[in-house]
Amino acid sequence: ETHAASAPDAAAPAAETQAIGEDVAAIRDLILAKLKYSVGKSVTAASPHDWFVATALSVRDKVVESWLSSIESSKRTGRKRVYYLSLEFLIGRLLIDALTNMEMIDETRAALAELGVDLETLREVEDDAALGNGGLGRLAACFMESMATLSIAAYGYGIRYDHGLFRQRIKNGRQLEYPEDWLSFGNPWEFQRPEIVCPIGFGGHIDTETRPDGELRQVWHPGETVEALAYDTPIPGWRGAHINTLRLWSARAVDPLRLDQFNSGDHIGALMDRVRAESISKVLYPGDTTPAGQELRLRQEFFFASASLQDLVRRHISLYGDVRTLADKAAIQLNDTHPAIAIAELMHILVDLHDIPWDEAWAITQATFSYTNHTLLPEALETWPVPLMERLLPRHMQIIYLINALHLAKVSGEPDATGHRLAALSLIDESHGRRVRMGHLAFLGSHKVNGVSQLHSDLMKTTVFHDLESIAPGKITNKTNGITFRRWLKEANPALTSLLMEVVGDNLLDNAMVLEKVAALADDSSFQERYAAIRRANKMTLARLVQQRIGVKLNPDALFDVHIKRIHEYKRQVLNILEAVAIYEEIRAQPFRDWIPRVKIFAGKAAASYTTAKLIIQLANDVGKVINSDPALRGLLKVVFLPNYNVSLAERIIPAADLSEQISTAGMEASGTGNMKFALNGALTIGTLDGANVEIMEHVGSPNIFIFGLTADEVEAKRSQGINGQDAIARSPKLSEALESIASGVFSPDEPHRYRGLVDALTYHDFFLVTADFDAYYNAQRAVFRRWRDKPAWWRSAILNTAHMGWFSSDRTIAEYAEEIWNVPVTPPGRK
Ligand code: H53
Repeated sequence: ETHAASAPDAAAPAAETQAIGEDVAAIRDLILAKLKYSVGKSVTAASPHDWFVATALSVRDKVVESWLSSIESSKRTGRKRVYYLSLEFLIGRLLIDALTNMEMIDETRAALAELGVDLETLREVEDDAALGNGGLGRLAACFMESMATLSIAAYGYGIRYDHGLFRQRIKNGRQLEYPEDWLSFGNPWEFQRPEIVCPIGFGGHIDTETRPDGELRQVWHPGETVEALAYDTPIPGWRGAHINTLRLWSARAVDPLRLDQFNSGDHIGALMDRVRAESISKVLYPGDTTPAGQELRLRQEFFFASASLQDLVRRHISLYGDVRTLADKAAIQLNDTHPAIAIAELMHILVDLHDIPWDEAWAITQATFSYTNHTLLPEALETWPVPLMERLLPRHMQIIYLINALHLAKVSGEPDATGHRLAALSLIDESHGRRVRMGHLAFLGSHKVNGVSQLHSDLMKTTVFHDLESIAPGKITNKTNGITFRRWLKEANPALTSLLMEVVGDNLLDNAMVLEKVAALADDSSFQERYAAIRRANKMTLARLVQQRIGVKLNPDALFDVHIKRIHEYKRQVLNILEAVAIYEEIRAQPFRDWIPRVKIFAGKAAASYTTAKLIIQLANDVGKVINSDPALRGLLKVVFLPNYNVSLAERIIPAADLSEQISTAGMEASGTGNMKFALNGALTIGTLDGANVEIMEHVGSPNIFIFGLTADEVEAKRSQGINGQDAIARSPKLSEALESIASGVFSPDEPHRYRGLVDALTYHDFFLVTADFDAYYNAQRAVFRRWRDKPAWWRSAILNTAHMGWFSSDRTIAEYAEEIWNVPVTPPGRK
């Protein structure tokens, strides 16, 4: 309480907040009115879901009021708009988010309580909007929130998938995928815009016409047309000062059915065109192991890129009359290469539909677009077979060829223009059949290209974009990712947020850098106690959830060691499992030592077609099953795998984590954003010098993070010497024992050879260098234990992590994009 007084903003008059907040009785009456007239239920008949909808609609009213004035004001002031094109928006739930940002949460909770309804129950009935796979989609959601918070006039554009990321169930330790169905109970947040429909063409042929001025014009006659239908969701920024729009497109057939066919008795055949058209927005990430799956993915990309461009060009022309000023009034950010076809589409719109000369159109395009790269993994950099492009988008393929010809003509005169160099610079990869390199297209069509952490941006220049960077020095820039503190601190960890606000003042969510003030309390024992008590309460809550979901009882005083993210070999869940197995063997051999009770928590989804990742999930479950039921361990070690990881589960796990696992092979994780959420909430990181871990270390200080393992340079050097793991295994008795027990079936007695292949791969072909890093990881885990034993030292480090994470707010990231890439002004939020 002594610190509260020292913080200037903490003494903000309560009356001021009261004035912003809605009066409880008015909120209660509004909820009741929504329940009756919009949901059509009486108080006695209402289910929790009905109450959820009524509450959502009541806060939505407030959101809509500010929304309309935000739209008006952007029009009036003629502000430049930002368009964020992303195939993924991993939003999660919106009720608590909207209530928080509209500053109505306490009043609404009280209003519901008067009605005998618990807001926490309503929170849980909302389905996650899971329109994304992982980090890239969640980043887009954080960015939408920060753009609104900074009063940037922005639109998110994406696809309104009927079915988001699959639901994961674990049966006998194995992942099973089930369709996700978030819209089955309706979606109270969205507004259908039946008047906003864009025709999207595919296939067909091209005619050449002579324009009145004698120039030639290419006219594309698509063979097939589907319609893109707009659905808008308002995205409130912090304190509700500005509200942006997330516009998601849904695919619809031009004709609902073939009536003649239907009447002639072919009821199913009459619907075929409709099914084909609507399949475009059916599911997030359709399996792309078949040619049909690949084609559908390309159709999705063009569908949403084209609809978004038609929409924003139409808006621009209706406001400013002339498409040639587009770049002054619009900045389009490409979130990865998924929307990169938009570059060819804008050229098509400018050149073919608006008769703009090619060079001028290209200048407008480059000035309008910018591109964010999120991975260096070659298999994740999109390329499309030329024959597929030619068939599906013949005019766009023609445009791409022309872009390429002009680009190569420019460089072919240079002295170092060898065949090798031209091949590397070309938009067409000819190494295995002709394919269009979408990363190259995005690079050429943009004025700025950014990576998502300093290390990643540096590596872009020396690896995938090495040649392109040499002809456009300075085009690559870094924008280290960030996270929104409204969701990942306040909504996920309200108790910690209150404690921090006592210290730094209640402008914490306006300006995250004020968190630095907390550092002064890192050694204050009474502050440490309060900080630790909040963690313990969060761990109790998580332990209850784990018990409910998988029936395993956790000790809240154990060290919660958490590894949650997509399952991928480069993220090295296997390294973590190996350490669990090694420690398991040790505890059994030396039960008398003073072991630290520890819980290893895993969660994450594997791509449905990624066999090895699915096997890793099974391994985690198999290892957990044996360890958790071994009486000799006396609960000293538990290994749990929580099914169906999603945004909402992350919001529960992260505030309860003591240790954050960020152990990717260095050079492979572009940034990571989970790492930031954990450190902000006070978990200590055990991690490699990869992605944003490097910058987290720089901010929190190396004594407060456990860094181990090969660096990106060392990984490269090591791989060039060979990736056989035998030497590393021979040198490490713990590792060889752990591998041996896994390979011999200790954890899979029903099928002893289940993991033989996995262990063989680590032994002879260890591309991700698990074996090379094992001892370093094992030792870092022991350093974690030593810190954990020294409680004041542990809490000091935890508090310093929280204190120094302000820089990782997505408000900072977005302010950098605004200034250095988009050239739009920002208005920081603040108490009114
Ligand atoms: O994007 C995150 C990064 C993370 C990276 C991730 C990502 C995807 O989620 C999907 C595709 C892709 O190429 C990259 O793996 O490191 O933090 C946001 O930038």
